[in-house]
Amino acid sequence: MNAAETLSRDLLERLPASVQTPSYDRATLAPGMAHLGVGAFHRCHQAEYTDDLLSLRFDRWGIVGINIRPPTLADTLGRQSGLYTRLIRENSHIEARVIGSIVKVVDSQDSAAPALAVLSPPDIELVTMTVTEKGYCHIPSSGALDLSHPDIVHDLANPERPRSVPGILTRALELRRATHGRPLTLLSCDNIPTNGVILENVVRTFAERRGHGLAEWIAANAAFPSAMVDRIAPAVTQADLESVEQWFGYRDAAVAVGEPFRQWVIEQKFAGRMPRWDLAGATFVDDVTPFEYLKMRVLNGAQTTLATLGVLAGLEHTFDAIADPLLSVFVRRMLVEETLPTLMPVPGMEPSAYVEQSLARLKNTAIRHRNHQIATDGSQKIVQRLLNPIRDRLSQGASIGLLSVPVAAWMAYLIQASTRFGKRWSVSDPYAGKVAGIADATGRDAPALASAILAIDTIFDPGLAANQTFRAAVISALGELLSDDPMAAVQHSLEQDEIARLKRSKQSAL
Ligand code: CS2
Repeated sequence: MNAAETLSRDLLERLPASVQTPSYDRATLAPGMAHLGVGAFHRCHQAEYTDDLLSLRFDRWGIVGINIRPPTLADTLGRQSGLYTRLIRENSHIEARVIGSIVKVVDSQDSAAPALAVLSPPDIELVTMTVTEKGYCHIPSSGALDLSHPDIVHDLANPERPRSVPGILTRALELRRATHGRPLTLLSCDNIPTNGVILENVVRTFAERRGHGLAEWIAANAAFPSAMVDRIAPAVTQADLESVEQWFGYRDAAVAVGEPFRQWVIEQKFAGRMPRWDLAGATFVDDVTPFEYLKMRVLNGAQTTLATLGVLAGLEHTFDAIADPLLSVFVRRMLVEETLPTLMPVPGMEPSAYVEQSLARLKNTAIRHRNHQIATDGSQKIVQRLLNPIRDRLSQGASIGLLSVPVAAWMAYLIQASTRFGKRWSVSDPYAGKVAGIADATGRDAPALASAILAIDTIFDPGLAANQTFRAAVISALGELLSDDPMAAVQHSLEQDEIARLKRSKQSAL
Protein backbone atom coordinates (compact mmCIF):
# COMPACT_ATOMS: atom_id res chain seq x y z
CA MET A 1 0.00 0.00 0.00
CA ASN A 2 1.24 3.46 -0.91
CA ALA A 3 1.78 5.36 2.36
CA ALA A 4 0.24 8.57 1.06
CA GLU A 5 -2.85 7.04 -0.53
CA THR A 6 -6.14 8.63 0.48
CA LEU A 7 -9.09 6.61 1.77
CA SER A 8 -11.35 5.60 -1.12
CA ARG A 9 -13.58 2.75 -2.25
CA ASP A 10 -10.60 1.09 -3.95
CA LEU A 11 -8.41 1.35 -0.90
CA LEU A 12 -10.97 -0.45 1.29
CA GLU A 13 -9.74 -3.83 0.06
CA ARG A 14 -6.14 -3.02 0.92
CA LEU A 15 -6.43 -1.55 4.40
CA PRO A 16 -4.49 -3.14 7.25
CA ALA A 17 -6.43 -5.91 9.05
CA SER A 18 -6.55 -3.77 12.21
CA VAL A 19 -8.93 -1.36 10.45
CA GLN A 20 -12.49 -2.70 10.33
CA THR A 21 -14.41 -2.05 7.10
CA PRO A 22 -18.12 -2.18 6.15
CA SER A 23 -19.37 -5.74 5.90
CA TYR A 24 -22.28 -4.87 3.60
CA ASP A 25 -22.33 -4.03 -0.09
CA ARG A 26 -22.11 -0.24 -0.23
CA ALA A 27 -22.59 -0.23 -4.00
CA THR A 28 -26.22 -1.27 -3.49
CA LEU A 29 -26.89 1.06 -0.54
CA ALA A 30 -29.65 3.51 -1.50
CA PRO A 31 -30.26 6.78 0.37
CA GLY A 32 -33.27 6.82 2.70
CA MET A 33 -32.41 9.58 5.15
CA ALA A 34 -30.64 12.91 5.26
CA HIS A 35 -28.56 14.38 8.04
CA LEU A 36 -28.01 18.11 8.62
CA GLY A 37 -24.67 18.99 10.24
CA VAL A 38 -22.07 16.37 9.41
CA GLY A 39 -19.59 17.11 12.19
CA ALA A 40 -17.50 14.91 14.47
CA PHE A 41 -20.52 13.99 16.58
CA HIS A 42 -22.65 12.71 13.70
CA ARG A 43 -19.75 10.69 12.34
CA CYS A 44 -19.18 9.09 15.76
CA HIS A 45 -22.85 8.56 16.58
CA GLN A 46 -25.82 8.32 14.19
CA ALA A 47 -23.64 7.31 11.22
CA GLU A 48 -21.98 4.59 13.32
CA TYR A 49 -25.30 3.24 14.64
CA THR A 50 -26.52 3.16 11.04
CA ASP A 51 -23.36 1.36 9.91
CA ASP A 52 -23.97 -1.22 12.68
CA LEU A 53 -27.56 -1.63 11.60
CA LEU A 54 -26.65 -2.04 7.92
CA SER A 55 -24.33 -4.92 8.76
CA LEU A 56 -27.04 -6.56 10.88
CA ARG A 57 -29.98 -5.96 8.61
CA PHE A 58 -29.25 -4.34 5.28
CA ASP A 59 -31.95 -1.93 4.13
CA ARG A 60 -32.40 1.24 2.12
CA TRP A 61 -30.95 3.53 4.80
CA GLY A 62 -27.96 5.23 3.26
CA ILE A 63 -27.35 8.72 4.67
CA VAL A 64 -27.08 11.89 2.57
CA GLY A 65 -25.00 14.31 4.66
CA ILE A 66 -25.73 18.01 4.27
CA ASN A 67 -23.86 20.98 5.70
CA ILE A 68 -25.61 24.34 5.61
CA ARG A 69 -22.76 25.97 7.59
CA PRO A 70 -18.97 25.61 7.29
CA PRO A 71 -16.95 23.51 6.87
CA THR A 72 -17.56 22.33 3.34
CA LEU A 73 -17.72 18.58 2.82
CA ALA A 74 -16.82 18.20 -0.85
CA ASP A 75 -13.05 18.18 -0.31
CA THR A 76 -13.07 15.80 2.62
CA LEU A 77 -15.91 13.27 2.84
CA GLY A 78 -16.93 14.03 -0.76
CA ARG A 79 -13.52 13.07 -2.18
CA GLN A 80 -13.60 9.87 -0.11
CA SER A 81 -17.11 8.82 -1.38
CA GLY A 82 -18.47 9.40 2.12
CA LEU A 83 -15.99 7.00 3.74
CA TYR A 84 -14.07 7.98 6.86
CA THR A 85 -12.21 6.43 9.75
CA ARG A 86 -13.90 6.45 13.12
CA LEU A 87 -11.36 6.07 15.90
CA ILE A 88 -12.48 5.00 19.35
CA ARG A 89 -9.91 6.06 21.88
CA GLU A 90 -9.53 5.48 25.58
CA ASN A 91 -6.17 6.39 27.12
CA SER A 92 -3.74 4.15 25.18
CA HIS A 93 -6.41 1.99 23.51
CA ILE A 94 -7.26 2.69 19.84
CA GLU A 95 -9.86 1.03 17.65
CA ALA A 96 -10.19 1.99 13.99
CA ARG A 97 -13.15 1.36 11.74
CA VAL A 98 -14.16 2.73 8.36
CA ILE A 99 -17.82 3.75 8.40
CA GLY A 100 -19.76 3.32 5.16
CA SER A 101 -23.26 4.57 5.94
CA ILE A 102 -22.84 8.05 4.40
CA VAL A 103 -23.47 7.57 0.70
CA LYS A 104 -23.32 11.15 -0.45
CA VAL A 105 -22.50 14.63 0.89
CA VAL A 106 -23.94 17.96 -0.18
CA ASP A 107 -22.66 21.46 0.53
CA SER A 108 -25.44 23.98 0.96
CA GLN A 109 -23.65 26.85 2.66
CA ASP A 110 -24.20 29.43 -0.09
CA SER A 111 -27.83 28.69 -0.80
CA ALA A 112 -30.49 26.34 0.54
CA ALA A 113 -31.18 24.95 -2.95
CA PRO A 114 -28.85 21.90 -2.71
CA ALA A 115 -30.24 21.02 0.75
CA LEU A 116 -33.84 21.38 -0.46
CA ALA A 117 -33.10 19.20 -3.49
CA VAL A 118 -32.10 16.41 -1.08
CA LEU A 119 -34.84 16.91 1.52
CA SER A 120 -37.83 17.22 -0.82
CA PRO A 121 -37.97 13.97 -2.84
CA PRO A 122 -40.02 11.03 -1.53
CA ASP A 123 -37.08 8.62 -1.14
CA ILE A 124 -35.98 10.60 1.92
CA GLU A 125 -38.21 9.43 4.76
CA LEU A 126 -36.26 10.77 7.70
CA VAL A 127 -34.13 13.81 8.48
CA THR A 128 -31.79 13.68 11.45
CA MET A 129 -29.85 16.72 12.59
CA THR A 130 -27.00 17.97 14.75
CA VAL A 131 -27.10 21.70 14.12
CA THR A 132 -25.96 22.82 17.62
CA GLU A 133 -28.22 24.37 20.23
CA LYS A 134 -28.33 27.75 18.52
CA GLY A 135 -29.32 26.21 15.16
CA TYR A 136 -32.95 26.00 16.27
CA CYS A 137 -33.22 29.82 16.55
CA HIS A 138 -35.28 29.42 19.71
CA ILE A 139 -35.28 31.48 22.88
CA PRO A 140 -33.35 29.32 25.37
CA SER A 141 -35.45 30.27 28.41
CA SER A 142 -38.83 29.55 26.75
CA GLY A 143 -38.24 27.29 23.73
CA ALA A 144 -40.26 29.59 21.44
CA LEU A 145 -39.03 30.56 17.96
CA ASP A 146 -37.02 33.79 18.21
CA LEU A 147 -38.90 35.98 15.75
CA SER A 148 -36.28 38.70 16.11
CA HIS A 149 -33.43 36.36 15.06
CA PRO A 150 -31.88 37.91 11.89
CA ASP A 151 -32.07 34.60 9.97
CA ILE A 152 -35.71 34.10 10.93
CA VAL A 153 -36.55 37.68 9.91
CA HIS A 154 -34.81 36.99 6.60
CA ASP A 155 -36.53 33.65 6.05
CA LEU A 156 -40.02 34.91 6.82
CA ALA A 157 -39.47 37.60 4.18
CA ASN A 158 -37.83 35.14 1.72
CA PRO A 159 -39.36 31.73 2.49
CA GLU A 160 -38.19 30.25 -0.81
CA ARG A 161 -34.56 31.13 -0.09
CA PRO A 162 -34.20 30.22 3.58
CA ARG A 163 -30.98 30.31 5.62
CA SER A 164 -32.08 29.01 9.00
CA VAL A 165 -32.79 25.42 10.02
CA PRO A 166 -36.48 26.15 10.77
CA GLY A 167 -36.78 28.00 7.43
CA ILE A 168 -35.11 25.22 5.42
CA LEU A 169 -37.10 22.41 7.06
CA THR A 170 -40.40 24.27 6.64
CA ARG A 171 -39.63 24.93 2.98
CA ALA A 172 -38.71 21.26 2.45
CA LEU A 173 -42.02 20.19 4.02
CA GLU A 174 -43.87 22.71 1.84
CA LEU A 175 -42.20 21.30 -1.29
CA ARG A 176 -43.00 17.72 -0.20
CA ARG A 177 -46.63 18.67 0.31
CA ALA A 178 -46.79 20.27 -3.14
CA THR A 179 -45.06 17.44 -5.01
CA HIS A 180 -45.86 14.05 -3.44
CA GLY A 181 -47.27 14.49 0.06
CA ARG A 182 -45.20 11.69 1.66
CA PRO A 183 -44.71 11.90 5.45
CA LEU A 184 -41.40 12.79 7.06
CA THR A 185 -39.83 12.13 10.48
CA LEU A 186 -37.58 14.94 11.72
CA LEU A 187 -35.26 13.76 14.47
CA SER A 188 -33.22 16.28 16.43
CA CYS A 189 -29.99 14.92 17.91
CA ASP A 190 -28.93 18.10 19.71
CA ASN A 191 -28.56 18.62 23.45
CA ILE A 192 -31.55 20.84 24.00
CA PRO A 193 -34.30 19.78 26.38
CA THR A 194 -37.30 18.14 24.71
CA ASN A 195 -35.48 18.64 21.44
CA GLY A 196 -38.37 17.18 19.39
CA VAL A 197 -40.84 19.57 21.00
CA ILE A 198 -38.58 22.56 20.33
CA LEU A 199 -38.01 21.51 16.73
CA GLU A 200 -41.74 21.04 16.22
CA ASN A 201 -42.40 24.45 17.83
CA VAL A 202 -40.02 26.37 15.64
CA VAL A 203 -41.18 24.64 12.44
CA ARG A 204 -44.87 25.03 13.36
CA THR A 205 -44.49 28.72 14.23
CA PHE A 206 -42.71 29.29 10.94
CA ALA A 207 -45.32 27.31 8.98
CA GLU A 208 -48.22 29.14 10.65
CA ARG A 209 -46.78 32.37 9.34
CA ARG A 210 -46.61 30.85 5.84
CA GLY A 211 -50.35 30.09 6.05
CA HIS A 212 -52.27 28.09 3.37
CA GLY A 213 -52.85 25.22 5.80
CA LEU A 214 -49.17 24.30 5.85
CA ALA A 215 -49.00 24.04 9.65
CA GLU A 216 -52.01 21.69 9.65
CA TRP A 217 -50.48 19.56 6.89
CA ILE A 218 -47.25 19.30 8.86
CA ALA A 219 -49.13 18.36 12.03
CA ALA A 220 -50.77 15.49 10.14
CA ASN A 221 -47.77 14.32 8.10
CA ALA A 222 -44.60 14.96 10.07
CA ALA A 223 -43.32 13.59 13.38
CA PHE A 224 -40.79 15.21 15.67
CA PRO A 225 -39.59 12.61 18.16
CA SER A 226 -37.32 13.72 20.99
CA ALA A 227 -34.03 11.96 21.54
CA MET A 228 -31.19 11.77 24.01
CA VAL A 229 -27.84 11.31 22.30
CA ASP A 230 -24.50 10.69 23.93
CA ARG A 231 -20.90 10.18 22.95
CA ILE A 232 -18.00 12.52 23.60
CA ALA A 233 -16.52 13.36 20.21
CA PRO A 234 -14.48 16.60 20.26
CA ALA A 235 -13.64 18.73 17.24
CA VAL A 236 -11.09 16.90 15.11
CA THR A 237 -7.53 18.25 15.13
CA GLN A 238 -4.67 18.11 12.66
CA ALA A 239 -3.00 15.64 15.03
CA ASP A 240 -6.02 13.32 14.76
CA LEU A 241 -5.79 13.40 10.96
CA GLU A 242 -2.07 12.69 11.06
CA SER A 243 -2.50 9.86 13.55
CA VAL A 244 -4.36 7.73 11.01
CA GLU A 245 -1.51 8.02 8.54
CA GLN A 246 1.05 7.27 11.26
CA TRP A 247 -0.76 4.26 12.66
CA PHE A 248 -2.47 2.77 9.64
CA GLY A 249 -0.57 4.14 6.66
CA TYR A 250 -3.30 5.98 4.70
CA ARG A 251 -4.60 9.50 4.58
CA ASP A 252 -8.08 10.43 5.73
CA ALA A 253 -9.28 14.04 5.74
CA ALA A 254 -12.53 13.17 7.55
CA VAL A 255 -11.34 11.23 10.61
CA ALA A 256 -13.59 11.36 13.68
CA VAL A 257 -12.51 10.49 17.22
CA GLY A 258 -14.82 9.38 20.02
CA GLU A 259 -14.82 7.65 23.39
CA PRO A 260 -16.03 4.02 23.78
CA PHE A 261 -19.30 4.97 25.53
CA ARG A 262 -22.34 5.72 23.41
CA GLN A 263 -26.05 5.95 24.03
CA TRP A 264 -29.15 6.86 22.02
CA VAL A 265 -32.66 6.93 23.42
CA ILE A 266 -35.35 7.83 20.90
CA GLU A 267 -39.00 8.64 21.44
CA GLN A 268 -41.12 6.16 19.54
CA LYS A 269 -43.16 8.63 17.52
CA PHE A 270 -42.50 8.24 13.83
CA ALA A 271 -44.28 9.44 10.70
CA GLY A 272 -43.36 6.36 8.67
CA ARG A 273 -40.66 3.74 8.27
CA MET A 274 -37.67 4.09 10.60
CA PRO A 275 -34.23 2.49 10.69
CA ARG A 276 -34.26 -0.28 13.32
CA TRP A 277 -31.51 1.39 15.34
CA ASP A 278 -32.91 -0.48 18.35
CA LEU A 279 -31.28 -3.61 16.86
CA ALA A 280 -27.93 -1.79 16.99
CA GLY A 281 -28.04 -0.66 20.62
CA ALA A 282 -30.37 2.35 20.56
CA THR A 283 -33.48 2.31 22.76
CA PHE A 284 -36.97 3.28 21.59
CA VAL A 285 -39.09 4.59 24.49
CA ASP A 286 -42.38 6.38 25.06
CA ASP A 287 -40.83 9.20 27.10
CA VAL A 288 -37.27 10.45 26.72
CA THR A 289 -37.50 13.10 29.47
CA PRO A 290 -35.96 11.09 32.36
CA PHE A 291 -33.01 10.08 30.14
CA GLU A 292 -32.60 13.64 28.94
CA TYR A 293 -32.51 15.05 32.47
CA LEU A 294 -29.96 12.47 33.51
CA LYS A 295 -27.64 13.08 30.59
CA MET A 296 -27.86 16.85 30.32
CA ARG A 297 -27.74 17.55 34.04
CA VAL A 298 -25.07 15.01 34.97
CA LEU A 299 -22.72 14.46 32.03
CA ASN A 300 -23.21 17.77 30.25
CA GLY A 301 -23.55 19.66 33.55
CA ALA A 302 -20.19 18.25 34.65
CA GLN A 303 -18.62 19.14 31.28
CA THR A 304 -19.79 22.76 31.38
CA THR A 305 -18.69 23.10 35.01
CA LEU A 306 -15.23 21.69 34.33
CA ALA A 307 -14.93 23.70 31.11
CA THR A 308 -15.73 27.16 32.46
CA LEU A 309 -13.97 26.68 35.80
CA GLY A 310 -11.16 24.91 33.93
CA VAL A 311 -10.52 27.91 31.67
CA LEU A 312 -10.55 30.23 34.70
CA ALA A 313 -8.01 27.92 36.39
CA GLY A 314 -5.80 27.92 33.27
CA LEU A 315 -6.50 24.30 32.32
CA GLU A 316 -6.76 23.21 28.69
CA HIS A 317 -8.91 20.07 28.44
CA THR A 318 -11.68 18.30 30.35
CA PHE A 319 -9.21 15.65 31.52
CA ASP A 320 -6.88 18.37 32.86
CA ALA A 321 -9.75 19.98 34.78
CA ILE A 322 -10.95 16.73 36.33
CA ALA A 323 -7.38 15.85 37.31
CA ASP A 324 -7.35 18.99 39.46
CA PRO A 325 -8.10 17.77 43.02
CA LEU A 326 -10.28 20.74 43.95
CA LEU A 327 -12.34 20.72 40.74
CA SER A 328 -12.76 16.97 40.91
CA VAL A 329 -14.09 17.08 44.50
CA PHE A 330 -16.30 20.02 43.56
CA VAL A 331 -17.91 18.48 40.51
CA ARG A 332 -18.67 15.17 42.23
CA ARG A 333 -20.17 16.90 45.29
CA MET A 334 -22.24 19.22 43.09
CA LEU A 335 -23.67 16.30 41.10
CA VAL A 336 -24.30 13.99 44.02
CA GLU A 337 -25.75 16.52 46.43
CA GLU A 338 -27.54 19.02 44.26
CA THR A 339 -28.11 17.52 40.82
CA LEU A 340 -29.10 13.93 41.62
CA PRO A 341 -32.16 14.85 43.72
CA THR A 342 -33.59 16.73 40.71
CA LEU A 343 -33.59 13.69 38.41
CA MET A 344 -36.58 11.56 37.52
CA PRO A 345 -36.33 7.81 38.02
CA VAL A 346 -34.72 6.33 34.92
CA PRO A 347 -35.70 2.78 33.99
CA GLY A 348 -32.75 0.44 34.41
CA MET A 349 -30.35 3.08 35.66
CA GLU A 350 -28.94 3.85 39.06
CA PRO A 351 -28.23 7.59 39.20
CA SER A 352 -25.18 7.50 41.49
CA ALA A 353 -23.59 4.79 39.32
CA TYR A 354 -24.29 7.02 36.32
CA VAL A 355 -22.47 9.91 38.04
CA GLU A 356 -19.42 7.72 38.67
CA GLN A 357 -19.49 6.41 35.11
CA SER A 358 -19.75 9.96 33.74
CA LEU A 359 -16.85 11.22 35.83
CA ALA A 360 -14.76 8.24 34.72
CA ARG A 361 -15.51 9.07 31.07
CA LEU A 362 -14.27 12.62 31.59
CA LYS A 363 -10.88 11.34 32.76
CA ASN A 364 -10.11 9.71 29.38
CA THR A 365 -6.82 11.36 28.36
CA ALA A 366 -7.09 10.31 24.72
CA ILE A 367 -10.21 12.48 24.28
CA ARG A 368 -8.68 15.92 23.98
CA HIS A 369 -11.84 17.95 24.51
CA ARG A 370 -10.85 21.58 24.90
CA ASN A 371 -12.49 23.54 27.69
CA HIS A 372 -12.97 26.45 25.29
CA GLN A 373 -14.86 24.17 22.88
CA ILE A 374 -17.32 23.09 25.57
CA ALA A 375 -17.64 26.67 26.84
CA THR A 376 -18.62 27.77 23.30
CA ASP A 377 -22.30 28.83 23.10
CA GLY A 378 -22.60 28.46 26.88
CA SER A 379 -25.64 30.75 26.82
CA GLN A 380 -27.47 28.03 24.87
CA LYS A 381 -26.36 25.27 27.24
CA ILE A 382 -26.67 26.53 30.82
CA VAL A 383 -30.48 26.47 30.91
CA GLN A 384 -30.77 22.69 30.54
CA ARG A 385 -27.47 21.83 32.24
CA LEU A 386 -27.55 24.16 35.28
CA LEU A 387 -30.50 26.53 35.51
CA ASN A 388 -33.25 23.90 35.27
CA PRO A 389 -31.79 21.81 38.12
CA ILE A 390 -31.30 25.02 40.15
CA ARG A 391 -34.96 25.95 39.61
CA ASP A 392 -36.05 22.46 40.69
CA ARG A 393 -33.86 22.63 43.81
CA LEU A 394 -35.24 26.04 44.76
CA SER A 395 -38.80 24.77 44.43
CA GLN A 396 -37.86 21.95 46.83
CA GLY A 397 -36.41 24.54 49.25
CA ALA A 398 -33.02 22.86 48.81
CA SER A 399 -29.49 24.28 48.56
CA ILE A 400 -28.04 25.57 45.29
CA GLY A 401 -24.69 26.92 46.53
CA LEU A 402 -22.67 24.53 44.37
CA LEU A 403 -24.71 24.64 41.15
CA SER A 404 -24.55 28.45 41.26
CA VAL A 405 -20.74 28.42 40.94
CA PRO A 406 -20.62 27.21 37.29
CA VAL A 407 -23.37 29.72 36.43
CA ALA A 408 -21.12 32.48 37.78
CA ALA A 409 -18.18 30.84 35.98
CA TRP A 410 -20.06 31.08 32.69
CA MET A 411 -20.57 34.80 33.39
CA ALA A 412 -16.89 35.26 34.35
CA TYR A 413 -15.86 33.44 31.17
CA LEU A 414 -17.78 35.88 28.93
CA ILE A 415 -16.98 38.94 31.08
CA GLN A 416 -13.24 38.35 30.80
CA ALA A 417 -13.44 38.20 27.03
CA SER A 418 -14.45 41.90 27.05
CA THR A 419 -12.15 44.84 26.30
CA ARG A 420 -12.55 46.18 29.83
CA PHE A 421 -11.14 42.89 31.17
CA GLY A 422 -8.26 42.78 28.67
CA LYS A 423 -9.81 40.24 26.26
CA ARG A 424 -8.27 37.34 28.15
CA TRP A 425 -9.51 34.89 25.50
CA SER A 426 -11.75 34.99 22.49
CA VAL A 427 -15.16 33.42 22.84
CA SER A 428 -17.90 32.27 20.54
CA ASP A 429 -21.40 32.70 21.92
CA PRO A 430 -24.47 34.51 20.56
CA TYR A 431 -24.54 36.50 23.83
CA ALA A 432 -20.81 37.32 23.90
CA GLY A 433 -21.36 40.85 22.56
CA LYS A 434 -24.15 41.58 25.01
CA VAL A 435 -22.15 40.41 28.04
CA ALA A 436 -19.02 42.22 26.82
CA GLY A 437 -21.10 45.39 26.53
CA ILE A 438 -22.30 44.95 30.12
CA ALA A 439 -18.71 44.32 31.31
CA ASP A 440 -17.33 47.33 29.44
CA ALA A 441 -20.00 49.56 30.95
CA THR A 442 -19.84 48.13 34.47
CA GLY A 443 -16.25 47.18 35.28
CA ARG A 444 -15.37 45.05 38.29
CA ASP A 445 -18.54 45.48 40.31
CA ALA A 446 -19.73 41.87 40.77
CA PRO A 447 -23.26 42.65 42.03
CA ALA A 448 -23.84 45.10 39.16
CA LEU A 449 -22.40 42.67 36.59
CA ALA A 450 -24.47 39.75 37.88
CA SER A 451 -27.66 41.85 38.05
CA ALA A 452 -27.29 43.04 34.48
CA ILE A 453 -26.59 39.53 33.16
CA LEU A 454 -29.39 37.94 35.21
CA ALA A 455 -31.73 40.48 33.60
CA ILE A 456 -31.25 38.83 30.18
CA ASP A 457 -34.65 37.15 30.21
CA THR A 458 -34.07 35.05 27.09
CA ILE A 459 -31.59 33.05 29.20
CA PHE A 460 -32.74 33.58 32.80
CA ASP A 461 -36.40 33.14 33.38
CA PRO A 462 -37.52 36.19 35.45
CA GLY A 463 -38.78 34.07 38.37
CA LEU A 464 -35.38 32.47 38.77
CA ALA A 465 -33.49 35.73 38.24
CA ALA A 466 -35.50 37.36 41.05
CA ASN A 467 -34.77 34.58 43.55
CA GLN A 468 -32.64 36.09 46.34
CA THR A 469 -30.86 32.87 47.31
CA PHE A 470 -29.78 32.33 43.72
CA ARG A 471 -28.74 35.96 43.21
CA ALA A 472 -26.69 36.01 46.40
CA ALA A 473 -24.92 32.74 45.49
CA VAL A 474 -24.10 33.93 41.95
CA ILE A 475 -22.90 37.36 43.08
CA SER A 476 -20.64 35.93 45.76
CA ALA A 477 -19.10 33.34 43.41
CA LEU A 478 -18.70 35.87 40.59
CA GLY A 479 -16.78 38.30 42.82
CA GLU A 480 -14.25 35.62 43.66
CA LEU A 481 -14.06 34.16 40.16
CA LEU A 482 -13.07 37.60 38.85
CA SER A 483 -10.37 38.01 41.51
CA ASP A 484 -6.71 36.96 41.33
CA ASP A 485 -7.63 33.70 43.02
CA PRO A 486 -10.65 32.41 41.08
CA MET A 487 -10.53 28.97 42.66
CA ALA A 488 -11.32 30.54 46.04
CA ALA A 489 -14.93 30.59 44.83
CA VAL A 490 -14.85 26.81 44.43
CA GLN A 491 -13.15 26.30 47.80
CA HIS A 492 -15.57 28.61 49.61
CA SER A 493 -18.66 27.07 48.11
CA LEU A 494 -17.47 23.66 49.32
CA GLU A 495 -16.81 25.06 52.81
CA GLN A 496 -20.22 26.73 52.96
CA ASP A 497 -21.81 23.52 51.79
CA GLU A 498 -20.00 21.56 54.49
CA ILE A 499 -21.17 23.98 57.20
CA ALA A 500 -24.77 23.77 55.94
CA ARG A 501 -24.52 19.98 55.88
CA LEU A 502 -23.30 19.86 59.48
CA LYS A 503 -26.13 22.16 60.54
CA ARG A 504 -28.68 19.96 58.80
CA SER A 505 -27.35 16.79 60.37
CA LYS A 506 -27.35 18.44 63.85
CA GLN A 507 -30.93 19.55 63.33
CA SER A 508 -32.06 16.12 62.23
CA ALA A 509 -30.29 14.57 65.24
CA LEU A 510 -32.29 16.83 67.61
C1 CS2 B 1 -20.29 19.02 25.05
C2 CS2 B 1 -21.11 18.00 24.28
O1 CS2 B 1 -19.47 20.75 23.68
C3 CS2 B 1 -20.38 20.39 24.43
O2 CS2 B 1 -21.34 21.10 24.70
O3 CS2 B 1 -20.75 19.12 26.36
O4 CS2 B 1 -20.83 18.04 22.92
C4 CS2 B 1 -20.91 16.58 24.81
O5 CS2 B 1 -19.59 16.14 24.62
C5 CS2 B 1 -21.88 15.58 24.24
O6 CS2 B 1 -23.18 16.01 24.52
C6 CS2 B 1 -21.66 14.19 24.79
O7 CS2 B 1 -22.68 13.36 24.38
